[in-house]
Amino acid sequence: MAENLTYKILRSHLIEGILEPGCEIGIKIDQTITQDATGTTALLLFESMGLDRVKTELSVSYVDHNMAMFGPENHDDHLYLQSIAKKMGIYHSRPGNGICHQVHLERFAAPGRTLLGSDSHTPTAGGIGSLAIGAGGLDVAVAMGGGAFYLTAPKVIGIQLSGNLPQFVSAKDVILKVLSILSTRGNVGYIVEYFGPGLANLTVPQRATITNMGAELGVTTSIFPSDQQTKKFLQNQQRSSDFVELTADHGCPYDRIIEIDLNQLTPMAAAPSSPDNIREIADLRDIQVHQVIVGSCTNSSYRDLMTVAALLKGKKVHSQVEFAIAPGSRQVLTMLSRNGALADLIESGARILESSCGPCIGQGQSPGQGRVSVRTFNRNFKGRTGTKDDQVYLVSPETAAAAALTGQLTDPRQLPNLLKIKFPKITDPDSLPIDDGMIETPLPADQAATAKVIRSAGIVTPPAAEKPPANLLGQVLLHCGDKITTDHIMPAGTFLKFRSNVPEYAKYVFNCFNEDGQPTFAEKALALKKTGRAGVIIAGDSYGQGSSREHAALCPMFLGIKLVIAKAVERIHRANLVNFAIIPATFADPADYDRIATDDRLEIENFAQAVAAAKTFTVKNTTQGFNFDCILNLSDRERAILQAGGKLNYAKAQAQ
Ligand code: MIC
Ligand code: SF4
Repeated sequence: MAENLTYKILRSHLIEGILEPGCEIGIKIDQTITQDATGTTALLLFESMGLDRVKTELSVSYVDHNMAMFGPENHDDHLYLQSIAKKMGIYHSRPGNGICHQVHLERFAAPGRTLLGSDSHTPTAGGIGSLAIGAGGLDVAVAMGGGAFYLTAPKVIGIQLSGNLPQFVSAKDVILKVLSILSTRGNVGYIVEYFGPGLANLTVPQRATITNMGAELGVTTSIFPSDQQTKKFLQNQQRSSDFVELTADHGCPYDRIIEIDLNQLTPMAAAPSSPDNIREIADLRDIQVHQVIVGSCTNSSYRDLMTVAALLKGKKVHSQVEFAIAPGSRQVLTMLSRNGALADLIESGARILESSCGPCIGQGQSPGQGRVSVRTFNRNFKGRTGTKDDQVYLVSPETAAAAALTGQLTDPRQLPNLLKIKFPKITDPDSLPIDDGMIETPLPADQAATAKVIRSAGIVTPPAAEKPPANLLGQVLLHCGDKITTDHIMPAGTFLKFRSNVPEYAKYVFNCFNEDGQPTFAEKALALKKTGRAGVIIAGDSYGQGSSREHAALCPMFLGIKLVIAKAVERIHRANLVNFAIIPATFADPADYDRIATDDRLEIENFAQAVAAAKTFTVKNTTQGFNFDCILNLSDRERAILQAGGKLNYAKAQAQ
């Protein structure tokens, strides 16, 4: 039977389960990536499981997020990661080498391989034909130890591309178009697969922009076939031996097909403050811009930066705009510096940031209150920049350059008329400066045993979770709305440096809801915990959207949260909740969401029994005097994890 690409790769990696949409399956993971902001926890958990060497084909630890180094924490983390990587058999990409997804695409990702990463933008490698999935650090740790990764066998959306991108319209506009069709909600359990004649002229980095921001759809991943473009990219990276041709069978089934004619696309933006608030740039013109940043794992390839450099060459950035660039990798930065494009950017007035996540994760460059910031990134959740009332528009490099030059949102197709700028056609050079000197090779197994791990006192082993109580006596600590992202639950930015210290980081859980002069969420939660009552979160649709950070489950767990009742919970966060023994339940009748208030006391009889076997349970709201029903949509494996008191306890019990 004709098979799509997704199912071909899943079938060749299937370890457990029936490969039919909706069934839980376990797959073998070939490669893993971690980054420093999730990696310390992942590796601490790896150690807690008693594991001492990775069993994957390849595991790489990147340092790219926590780079600002205010205080000793970041450097301490870097040293821990470097030393433990050497010992455990993990390659280590040192700070300065670039953003994990860009570097992995360049140097390691390969068609047909499975990749699991403790970062939600791991699907970037789908651009080269990897089946690349984001997950919590604990799931990645298990995969590093050779364990299967469990997921729901997906439904597959086929996106058929035809035509060619017009001038000044680029890959970012393709994914913005897809987001305008599919939105960020309701896509859990799907994988997006691209096919069609429009692929022929899309290079691997352009495809990677599309699969990268595909994470914002809430799908499991996105993937492109491996074809002549893939071959060329791998040849240029001197990795021809990694090439295999891999396409969907002719006439294979898709659960839904979306057709996009690239010729018809126009420059677009995700307007504040959601990646699916898609608007045509032409409809936003004249909005004043005060900041423009080109970078992040979405749009920081050679082609992206060269396009911006070419558009800005010989011109100055508008006087009211602060403009910065962050090249995705050392390879990209080296190329720009050797060919003179970096000088063009500097001359135009660009501020040059290092090759790292930087402003994308709120590590500096916070815009002024209410000021418009135009970024080539993938997320514009409110407050992610570090400014409460930020106004972030997500755009292509072409549109970013147009805004930098004109000081307002401008359709880049106007540049020839407005500023006599010609469309620059950028192609990748055939010879790249390949240099893996900033990627450290691990020690061979026979030398690893005696290698020392450098662990400072600030690096604290995460606490273990507990089994669900027989009966749950709880209280609502927060009643929050739709689209609560993991950035809302567990902010990054300046708090990112506490990632290796759960008791310290937990102080900032739901920080965006804290008000001056009032007890914080964390203080309220810890006070409740002392009384023996469990904390409960009531949430709307798409709870836990966004990143893979397991701290958004781990820290609430530390504060005594045992139950989340939402209208819907997003995939990665749901898995993280289960891993840390917080029960993810949904309302049987979503209307009950409105009947509950913060501080309501809730009681659930036979809670542990329900977690073990029931599909529903009844909650008594003893404050308001009514009952409501919740749904427990859990696999047998997830129930076993929850009963064991989280995945760490479960894995330890299994090992015994
Ligand atoms: C993000 O883009 O939000 C992050 C920071 O890369 C996260 C990972 C993290 O929180 O460390 C992600 O996307 O998973
Ligand atoms: Fe880093 Fe931003 Fe990419 Fe996350 S989305 S990996 S913070 S560049």
